[in-house]
Amino acid sequence: MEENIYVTRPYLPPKQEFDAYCNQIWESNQLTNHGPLVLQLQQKLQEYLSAEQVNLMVNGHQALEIAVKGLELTGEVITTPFTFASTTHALTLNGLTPVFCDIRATDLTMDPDKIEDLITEKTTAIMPVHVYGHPCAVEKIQAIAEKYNLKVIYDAAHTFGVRKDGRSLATYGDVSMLSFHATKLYHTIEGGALVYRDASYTRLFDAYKNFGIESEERVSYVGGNAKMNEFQAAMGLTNLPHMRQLIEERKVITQTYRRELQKVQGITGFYPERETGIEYNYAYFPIMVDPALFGRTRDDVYFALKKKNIFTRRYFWPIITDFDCYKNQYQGVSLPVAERAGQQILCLPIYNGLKLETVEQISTLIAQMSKQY
Ligand code: T4K
Repeated sequence: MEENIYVTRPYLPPKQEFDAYCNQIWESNQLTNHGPLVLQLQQKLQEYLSAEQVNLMVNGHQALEIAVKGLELTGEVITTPFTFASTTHALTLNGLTPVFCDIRATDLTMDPDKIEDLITEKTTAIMPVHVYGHPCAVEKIQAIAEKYNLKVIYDAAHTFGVRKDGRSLATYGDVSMLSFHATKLYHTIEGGALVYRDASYTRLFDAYKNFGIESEERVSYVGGNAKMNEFQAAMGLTNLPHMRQLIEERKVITQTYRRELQKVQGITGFYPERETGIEYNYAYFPIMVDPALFGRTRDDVYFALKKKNIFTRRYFWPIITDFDCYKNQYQGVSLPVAERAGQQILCLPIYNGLKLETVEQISTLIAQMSKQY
């Protein structure tokens, strides 16, 4: 390729639309600390997600940490090894012990049939991830949580715009975390949110994102700073009306990859066949490279594409239990499905503005590497 093709590129809205919000910042002179644009975005997202509570934060990771603190979890939390570092670090940084549950091969989310065996008297919560926006087994997970009196916090970083039976996926569990990082389908440059029903959580979430301060005279908790600022909110307000169009464009890119790659033996899992009732956001385009059928490994594909200036990503490899900072603690833990996914997964470029011609070229390069070619 003449120009570099990355796994993603942030969406930048028409600049004059962003400028109009910036003009409001110049007028208010309020740059951060719960300003009017943050409050406006909070309201708009509540409507967009049909969510009772949306609490905006500086980024998704801080939001996740605040969810863990605000729910006052202790002991062990059952989570997935097939995710971004943030999910596990949010637990470890708060003194909790992550307990890893294997994933299911169909969609790479936590295997609900393996959760109960991992529950001990120290377990206080389950933290699954809707990887690539694929919905976890939300009903089964809820039933287990109720049976054992556990909280459920979803890492819903990838799910903005995904609906299950018309309901926003971010409204499941006790709390869900959304990431609005620049690389996400919907972004506020950096940013994130907690979505929940129980309004009584707001007091602690608000305190933890603002140094534990409850009023001018009272500092009640040991908290940090995780407030979203007005420029982030301005970007979020500008981007929100474009969502429907952005998702439509990505759907066409996804359909093009699928059409081109479905004939290639050994390239699987590029959108799991799912139950009906799911509206996807097409945030990622993950494929699995089965070396036995394809004739080459995932890394062969990754490096061959890199040579052509196509920068795919191995989200998520290494899996968490193979990280240098965790591996000593998790030797002997058996996670065969996650291990295999980590070896075979490759996320192909998908972003608004990616030309369909480029999608076809990438697919052809992959097909040409196959042993059937
Ligand atoms: N939980 C899950 C499951 C997550 O996936 C994430 C974040 C989190 C929690 C935490 O949420 P945040 O605290 O981030 O809100 C990226 C993102 O930084 C990260 O947000 C995301 N997950 C993760 C899956 O991907 P990297 O290290 O791969 O990013 P980077 O800088 O290599 O960017 C990827 C490509 O995007 C680059 O090759 C080029 C392009 N790019 C990126 C940026 C930032 C641009 O063209 N322009 C840009 O400004 O982590």
